[in-house]
Amino acid sequence: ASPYNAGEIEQKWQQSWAEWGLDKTPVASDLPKFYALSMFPYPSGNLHMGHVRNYTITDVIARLKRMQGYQVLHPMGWDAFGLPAENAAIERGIPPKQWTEKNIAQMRAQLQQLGLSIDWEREVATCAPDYYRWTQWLFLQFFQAGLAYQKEATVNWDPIDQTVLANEQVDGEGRSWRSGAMVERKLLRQWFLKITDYAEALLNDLDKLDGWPERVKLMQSHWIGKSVGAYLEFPLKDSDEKIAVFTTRPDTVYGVTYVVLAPEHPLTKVVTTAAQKQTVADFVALMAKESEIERTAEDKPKRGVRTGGVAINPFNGKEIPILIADYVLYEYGTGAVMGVPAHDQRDFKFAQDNHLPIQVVIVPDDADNNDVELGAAYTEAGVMVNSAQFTGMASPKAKEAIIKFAEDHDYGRAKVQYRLRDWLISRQRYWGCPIPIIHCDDCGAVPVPSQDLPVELPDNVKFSGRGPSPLAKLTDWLNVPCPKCGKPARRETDTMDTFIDSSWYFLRYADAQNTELPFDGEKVAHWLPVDQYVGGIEHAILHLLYSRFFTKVLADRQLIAVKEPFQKLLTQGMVQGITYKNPTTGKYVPAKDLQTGRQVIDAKDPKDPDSGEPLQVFYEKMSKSKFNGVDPQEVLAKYGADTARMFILFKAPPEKDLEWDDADVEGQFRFLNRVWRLVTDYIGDRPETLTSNDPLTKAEKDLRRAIHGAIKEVAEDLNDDYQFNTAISEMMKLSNALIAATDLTPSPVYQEGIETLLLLLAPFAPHLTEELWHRLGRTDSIHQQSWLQADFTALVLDEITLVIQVLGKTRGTITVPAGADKTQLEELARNSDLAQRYLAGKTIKKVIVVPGKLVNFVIT
Ligand code: ANZ
Ligand code: ZN
Repeated sequence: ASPYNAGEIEQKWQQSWAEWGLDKTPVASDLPKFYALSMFPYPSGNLHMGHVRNYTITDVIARLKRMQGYQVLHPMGWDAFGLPAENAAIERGIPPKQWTEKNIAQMRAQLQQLGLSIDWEREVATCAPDYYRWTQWLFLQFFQAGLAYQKEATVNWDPIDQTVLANEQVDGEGRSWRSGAMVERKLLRQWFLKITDYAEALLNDLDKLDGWPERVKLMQSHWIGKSVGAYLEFPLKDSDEKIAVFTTRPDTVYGVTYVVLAPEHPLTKVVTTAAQKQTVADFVALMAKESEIERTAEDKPKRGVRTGGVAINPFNGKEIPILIADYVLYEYGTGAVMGVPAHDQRDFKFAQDNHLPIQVVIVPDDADNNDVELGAAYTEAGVMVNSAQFTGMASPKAKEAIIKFAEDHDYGRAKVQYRLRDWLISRQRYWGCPIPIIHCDDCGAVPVPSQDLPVELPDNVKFSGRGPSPLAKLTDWLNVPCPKCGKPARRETDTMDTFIDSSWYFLRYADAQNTELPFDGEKVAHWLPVDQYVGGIEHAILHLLYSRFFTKVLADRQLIAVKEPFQKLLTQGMVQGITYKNPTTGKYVPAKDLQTGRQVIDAKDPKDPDSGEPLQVFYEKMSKSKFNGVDPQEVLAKYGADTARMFILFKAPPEKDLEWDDADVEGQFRFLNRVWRLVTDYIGDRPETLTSNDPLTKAEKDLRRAIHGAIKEVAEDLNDDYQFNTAISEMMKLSNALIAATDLTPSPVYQEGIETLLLLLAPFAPHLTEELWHRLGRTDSIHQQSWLQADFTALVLDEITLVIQVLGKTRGTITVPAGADKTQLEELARNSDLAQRYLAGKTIKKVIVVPGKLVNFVIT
């Protein structure tokens, strides 16, 4: 028989499948639907192993579901806007569109080589005008609903290149990637989406997502960060204005000894006295240079200065100083905090450093002295002290009572606060979806009329990386008449965050060719929610939250009916490569010479090729900078797609990290070769007509039991949590059973075994199984066969092994019918050769029968 030639058969079948339209999404079918979705890739140019793992997992699920009788939607597309394309334009002069399209073509070819059963007719690219037209249309839906608005926000500003930078363009020390200048923070008017309006719904509906990993739901709930407390207002001593604070601990209000404003807070200017003006200005300038992370780092001392201003605690009339400090964030709550050093650890440290008084107002229930010397803040609940009429109350009760009191006296009100902030979607970049707004001096922000969509990205653009966004420099694109009044007006030059593009692509797949609307509501109603979403844990928060937000807004606008987009979520583990590090220099060392590709590190005795030092060896996520990547292209060329798929599925359960190991890749290659030989040998050996024994012989029954045992086990492994690795183990067991039973090849049971093995393996190794299926004489595709049901009667043993004991000592075993009762077992045991031998000349006093197990003869 011919040897297994993966390259040849894979190409052949990929072509046939495309010709047959095998992977097209069925329309007008009565079958239940299944929507299998992978997170679409950014077209960087090359597929990496993380992609291969992600798409293989989804593909096996899609193939399995088709065989199980579902109509399946399994699409693919490209998250194609973004910074790298623009960087390529700046650095190498390639237009972003050209760079992106070339990469897409390259990666699409790679995906096709993997044998993914994708409906390519539904392919989307977010940078295509027929896609982003609808992104703009949807943006205008948000705008009309009052969910898109403009306000000032800080951006990263490169003072040398005079340009806004994305976070990715700022290094760890806060320098610009291009100019090396220290990046500053600058206020710009920018677009936001009001995701905060949906905070409560996004939080509550997490409960409905029982097909999501707990970890992901927890991350989302922390991100939304709901806090229940109050807004309280502290009047200024010398003016009519008030400082509003948000606090989760209104019960500590009698312990307030100062108030702190965020440095950016507008009242900072109002409260600062002449004497403190310079100090405050210097501090504000310093803060403007620091990121939020630097400002609020836990380990750093809290810094702050006095403004000289004084506020009044309305509860007790006490005068308290007003400060500004690094740890108060302008964007959270009201941007102001009441300082309670006795009961908040951050405040405690801050008060110590700044010589502010500490006033205890809550003590532990068992405290015998109210004037405790605190070594740290007391943050627990307890009994109220020094708190006027609230003294003596339990603090949780006092919390409610104080809020009530505040509301009655107009000092404040109950307030639920979310950590989640509105979504800043403006990017001062070219390669993104233009925001479809025209600014008119008279009419304000006017939406581009829908018949004028898309606002297309102009082609004739120069990229220098300096100055304002390339769009802001194109006057003929920029200047347009106002759609409302006709006066000269200007286009918005900001483009949208690419997370917007990916917040609705799963809806577009349901109706990817629609030229009238982003999608037809009925088609979305048919396919959504996604039944199984598969992707990286790095998207646990933003992408998944934004997609949920979009879905809810579109549902409220009655454009779609679903409220949650993704029914089940599988976050696949990382693919890790073997990594070598020099312990003295801390540098990663490539195992192969980067130029010649020659192996320079001996895996058995890893030493630094330069210094000869022994290296540290461990597994880490594959990345270019660690020289530990394995190129999918090389693996495909060497072993073929089926082996690559099998290895990835076999090596680890899908949600766990996977350590790349060449020997295990070999192992899967050998397994597929074994299957190849098993089936091709069988085809060569089997007689023209198979002979069936009636009833089946014991050997035939044993083989059938192995066959149906495998079907049952694989079904259990693939039921819901997709334990592909153990499913493959079952297939290996079955192939071993078939290899051991080759004398049964004339029997139809053997044929059943061969077919079963191929059918079970089909979603995993689609090409090899298709080839062998056809060699077996079948003319239809193996991928259009029905998934197998186990015949449970085949699993029942009809003979069992019975242990024969004499005086409790095991003398041997005999084979008996599985259904024999106690009397029959005793009879069979007595008559066995074994018993005859040991019992000759002895008197049997008693026989103990344990059905299914043993017979024990008690003799004298
Ligand atoms: C007084 C107080 C006393 C507080 C006490 C806590 C304990 P979460 O739970 O995260 O919502 N806070 C409010 N706004 C802030 C801002 N913009 N920047 C920094 N901190 C801010 O935290 C709410 C608590 O964080 C609020 O309750 C406030 O401090 C502080 F014994 O008010 B608390
Ligand atoms: Zn106008």
